[in-house]
Amino acid sequence: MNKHRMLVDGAWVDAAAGEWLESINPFTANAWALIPRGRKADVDRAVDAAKKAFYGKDWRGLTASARGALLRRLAELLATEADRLAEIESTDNGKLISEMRSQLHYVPKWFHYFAGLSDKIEGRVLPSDKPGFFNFTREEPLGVVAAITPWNSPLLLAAWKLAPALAAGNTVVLKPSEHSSVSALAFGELFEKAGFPPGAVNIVTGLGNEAGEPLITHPGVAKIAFTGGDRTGQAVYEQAARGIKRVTLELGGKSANIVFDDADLDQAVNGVVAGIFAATGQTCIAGSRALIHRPIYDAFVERLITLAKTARMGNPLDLSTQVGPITTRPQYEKVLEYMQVAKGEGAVCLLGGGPAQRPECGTGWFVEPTIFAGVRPEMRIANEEVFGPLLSLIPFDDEEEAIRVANSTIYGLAAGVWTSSIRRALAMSERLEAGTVWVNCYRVTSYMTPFGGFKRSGFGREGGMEAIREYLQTKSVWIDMEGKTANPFGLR
Ligand code: TXE
Repeated sequence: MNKHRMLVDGAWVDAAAGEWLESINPFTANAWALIPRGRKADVDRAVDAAKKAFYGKDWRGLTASARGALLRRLAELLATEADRLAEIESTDNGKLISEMRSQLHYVPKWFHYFAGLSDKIEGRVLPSDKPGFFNFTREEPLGVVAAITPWNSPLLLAAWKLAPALAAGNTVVLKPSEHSSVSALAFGELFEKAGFPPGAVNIVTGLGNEAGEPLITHPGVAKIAFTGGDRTGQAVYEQAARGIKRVTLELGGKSANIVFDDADLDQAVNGVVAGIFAATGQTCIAGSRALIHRPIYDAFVERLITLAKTARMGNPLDLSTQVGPITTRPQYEKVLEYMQVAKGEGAVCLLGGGPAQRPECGTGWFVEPTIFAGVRPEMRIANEEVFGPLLSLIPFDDEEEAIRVANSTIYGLAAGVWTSSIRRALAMSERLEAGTVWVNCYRVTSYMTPFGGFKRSGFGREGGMEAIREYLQTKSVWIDMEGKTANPFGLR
């Protein structure tokens, strides 16, 4: 079993306490790697290194274009490593190799895009109401950014944070999920090769309470960029408030995929299945509620079940597998528990509803793709994030009702609308309370497009021009051009 080390101040180190955590392959339920069990002492060293790098001339002294060139070199190295990193991720978190490959080949584009923005960060010259004064703004980096990421898309979500943070001139301490840290550590090897100075990027592995908490409470950290569950996100936000730190939170969702009777139903049925069963439902944008127009309800549900039944489960490293295991044992138990919750609330199980005991699933943590009908908007199963392949079906009569039900949860991350009416598409996209609305598609994201939540799904945007602003602060500079600051006790 490979024993990995962490990246602190440009060096590969063990945890100060000399302890390790097992990283488990969810397809076999066996440990396959050891990662350092970092704690406060390790976090302190990493933040100190990031702070030193932030003020050091090797980083601060770089021109913005040179910073962009470093990011571009990193992107090129990443592209050559994409297949290897994808295999690591698929082994570590059980997501399909086909999906991880396409994600990992996409990650370099994030670094290319933000590399391009690094030397386009401009201040403004402001008109002045004070004659004789020249006033302009500068956009400056914040300092040390703590990036805390979950297990479902380890490097993609790290890139969402690191690319804009570094492009803006910050330094970073990354704390990946304890369930899927191996790819981040392999990624860490590329920073030195790309020419980043020591300490510009540090990676500390460990548990949320042992490594994550000391990181977010560290006084040397200026900003926290977090993706994870909403309860952890709330705790992060509360801790950050004590230190008056900036925060970006990308939390959970309970997204509605809304199918109208005028939709292209071949497309819609594919979109609803992909929305919930892709990535075994373990995505923040999972379309976990299908709202279906009553005139097509019965026929659509029949098609949905027929398609969902064809899902091939098995080894995520096999290219023909369509639904893989659940990444962690606690998550597996949580998904099974929600199946009982739904049944207890009176929902009718139309498909699946329990652990998958197919031979191709081996000893892994598999659950059957599951569909519940008879779900009412007030049920727990219609409101709480499951993060697994569990779809709730809810019929609706008209647009008003669809909007009311779609917007009735505490979340607001994403929504899908299936219709052939442009009027309806625009009206729905205006009224849905969600950071992303997809019309006749689902799960499309891009480095050029802002992504983030409404309501309890969080705030701040990742991707696009908006993202780089999350890692900058504005300074106003005043210059007296006429030397008239003669009044010693008054303001001008
Ligand atoms: O996530 P956590 P978990 C949801 C999903 C899932 C639930 C729990 O519903 O069932 O969250 O998953 C670090 N201070 N999502 O427990 O706890 C932790 O080590 C600082 C949605 O895996 O949110 C990891 O690196 N850090 C989500 C990261 O936070 C702490 C993706 C996320 O872990 C910490 C994953 C603390 N006190 C789960 N406690 C999405 N939005 O995509 C934990 N961490």
